[in-house]
Amino acid sequence: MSEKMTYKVLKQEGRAKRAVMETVHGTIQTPVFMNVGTVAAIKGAVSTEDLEGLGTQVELSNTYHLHVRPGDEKIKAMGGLHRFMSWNKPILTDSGGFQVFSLAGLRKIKEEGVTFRCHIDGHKIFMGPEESMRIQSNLASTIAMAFDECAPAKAERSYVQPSVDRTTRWLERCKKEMARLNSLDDTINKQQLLFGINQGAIYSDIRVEHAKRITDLDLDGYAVGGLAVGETHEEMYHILEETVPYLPVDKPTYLMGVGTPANILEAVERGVDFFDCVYPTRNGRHGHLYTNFGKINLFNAQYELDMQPIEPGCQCPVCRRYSRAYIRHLLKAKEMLGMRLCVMHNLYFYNTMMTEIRDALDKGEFAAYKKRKLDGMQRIVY
Ligand code: PRF
Ligand code: ZN
Repeated sequence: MSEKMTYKVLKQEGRAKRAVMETVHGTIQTPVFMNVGTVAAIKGAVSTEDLEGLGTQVELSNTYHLHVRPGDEKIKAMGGLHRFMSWNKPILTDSGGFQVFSLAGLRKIKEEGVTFRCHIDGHKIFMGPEESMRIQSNLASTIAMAFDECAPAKAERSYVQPSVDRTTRWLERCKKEMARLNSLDDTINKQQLLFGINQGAIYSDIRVEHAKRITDLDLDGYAVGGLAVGETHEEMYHILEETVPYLPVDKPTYLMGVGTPANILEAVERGVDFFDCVYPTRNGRHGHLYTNFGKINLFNAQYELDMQPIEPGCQCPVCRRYSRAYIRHLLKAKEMLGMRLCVMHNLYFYNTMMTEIRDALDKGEFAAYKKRKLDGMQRIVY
């Protein structure tokens, strides 16, 4: 284990793990939900000051987006992403791999990397493992992600196997480049961590083989990528059951881009302890709100005169003060404040669920908690 961080498993219940990670930017209690701020901003006009009040532990930003605008070199010149966005807790940056595949138009994948067109002005960009590491080093995030290819869930084996092999070779290059960057004098965060990413679509044997190969590279943590991209929930849970046992228990285990509260509970049970997802922010912007009795849509007419908070008993800054009727009015009037309040409640809901998960694991009561939470969220009482 490197000195750049420590990761200690405090408790296990079945495969579920409760851990604490110390980084140069502070402590992360896991299981944790990282709040997604793709362009160094949580969509919905939520500030870093707001995040502090919502229990956010880790902010997540994207290499590709920040490279395109404002530019990673500029962010470096301003002292790195932490200073730029005024967030002094851990930041994880995704490598650009996934965004290139999901956003960019025409693209060409070669051994060296990927050439694609910028989603803003269409100019040609090349990104490979070294470029991704250099950009993330300039951003100076706490955790950098490896540059990978996320194959579509329905991809044929004959496509997936060579893609995964290339992702492994890319990972070796990422590791080498990160070590070099961390040794340079003018690198802002010389303790930057690197997580590898497991791929293999829905083919368990490819997943397991890949998990073993990347575990041999002794990275700071491991992610399972390539899930929640069109396969069924059952297929996703099955892949986690088959794959996570081959990733080191004594390192962080991150399931990328997942998911609903139920997905998170199922994945925690299968050994995952880092998550991120756009659901709480995206749904919040559309007036879809998470509560312990299910998801509600504030646009529904039944809330027009409803003076209750979004969720009675919720301790979030929004529910302490505002009513469903008022927030519904703001949303209908397209006032920015409406979206902002909804996103804040949703992030608080996710972060609070993670706190409850940690507490349950501490007490050895995760299984009972999970059942209670899932049953509760089926209720939908209006
Ligand atoms: N790779 C990377 N980022 C990701 C994914 C992936 O496979 C996913 C898949 N759900 C989300 N974000 N680098
Ligand atoms: Zn609330």
